[in-house]
Amino acid sequence: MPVEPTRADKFSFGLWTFGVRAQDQFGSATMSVIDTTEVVHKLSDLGAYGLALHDDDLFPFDATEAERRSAIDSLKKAVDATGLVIPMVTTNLFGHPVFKDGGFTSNDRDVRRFALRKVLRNIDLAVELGARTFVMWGGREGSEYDAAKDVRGALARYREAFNVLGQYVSDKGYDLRFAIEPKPNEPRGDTLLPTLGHVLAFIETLDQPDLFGVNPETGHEQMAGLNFTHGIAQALDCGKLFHIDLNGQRGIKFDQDLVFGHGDLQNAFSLVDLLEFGSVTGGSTFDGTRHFDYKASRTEDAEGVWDSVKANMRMYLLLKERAAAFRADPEVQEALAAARVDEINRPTLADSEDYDDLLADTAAYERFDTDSYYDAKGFGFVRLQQLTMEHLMGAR
Ligand code: GLT
Ligand code: MN
Ligand code: MN
Repeated sequence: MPVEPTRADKFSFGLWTFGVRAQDQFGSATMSVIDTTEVVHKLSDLGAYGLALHDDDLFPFDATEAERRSAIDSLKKAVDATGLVIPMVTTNLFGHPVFKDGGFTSNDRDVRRFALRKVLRNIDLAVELGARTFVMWGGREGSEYDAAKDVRGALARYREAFNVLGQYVSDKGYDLRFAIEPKPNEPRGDTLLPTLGHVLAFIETLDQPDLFGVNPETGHEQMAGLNFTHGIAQALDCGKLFHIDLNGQRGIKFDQDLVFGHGDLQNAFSLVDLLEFGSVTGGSTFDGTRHFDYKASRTEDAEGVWDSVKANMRMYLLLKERAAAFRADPEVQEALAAARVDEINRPTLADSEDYDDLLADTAAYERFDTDSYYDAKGFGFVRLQQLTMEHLMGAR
């Protein structure tokens, strides 16, 4: 299997990756912003498929109409020249001081109206650029102090904002869907809609739930100590995986945005196995872009930024290769069968059965030998895990 990325792999990157300048709370920028045209050409040369962006990545927050138009036009020129796609657009509602208490859920109503206007304008831009997905990361929607935020009121305003935006998109006939991105904390002490599960539940309370899905990020779920692959499987289960942000995170700490696979490698392996090969019964389950939301480490220079771009794609393709070898190994197949992994797909009641039949089945309860599970009938999961690790390490 080739490990050179091609357009067919559908890898995309965020323009913000090349514009963050690697500053943090404790230190100033260590690198300069890379010009948009250069980013587009370089990504295309490296085999990427797409570029995603915030409005403020492309032109300054306070850009004049002429400056805004000129930035959009040069992006379009670069995109036309390379064939790169803009699959996703999002809005920055977190960087400017006006959003210090959030955008859609700021206690200040004037800020909420301004935030809605900024997003409506940016939806038109998304459509102009041909994007089909509009991400919403509510980075500043939250609080540090419990008394400072009426959470139920804030959720009502969040819902109101999503309903207005959904109405706008359907009234305009736009072919655009929203993907809400959860994160437990940072920059706020506590963020609203902190995990994938919170978002999935919230979507069902919206006027047009079909227009809304999730954009889970590896590191954000792992910051909450959650298993990213489990979350993705649940999002797929309910048809809500509209976008994905792949990166690396090492444990419960600040958001690291490392290269994909440079954090929890085992979890990255199971994720690629799921996205590429589906469950044990097989079948591809995700055909969206494989988007990397990583940030170049502060220790890097311009060369290091491109090294990390290449590393993200290479890690993904190597894991895909490892997962294919794992699935093709007869000993793995045998271990999977011994562990009865596929038996989970067999309904617990037979087709014709109902609970009366179950109650009448003495083999299911009265005669069931529960003691036979003591000192026997192990599942062999450790053997399966060892085989997994050996494939991951290239030992098989
Ligand atoms: C920001 C954040 C990411 C979000 C981006 C989209 S912006 O860089 O860290 O997780 O996906 O708003
Ligand atoms: Mn993200
Ligand atoms: Mn992140």
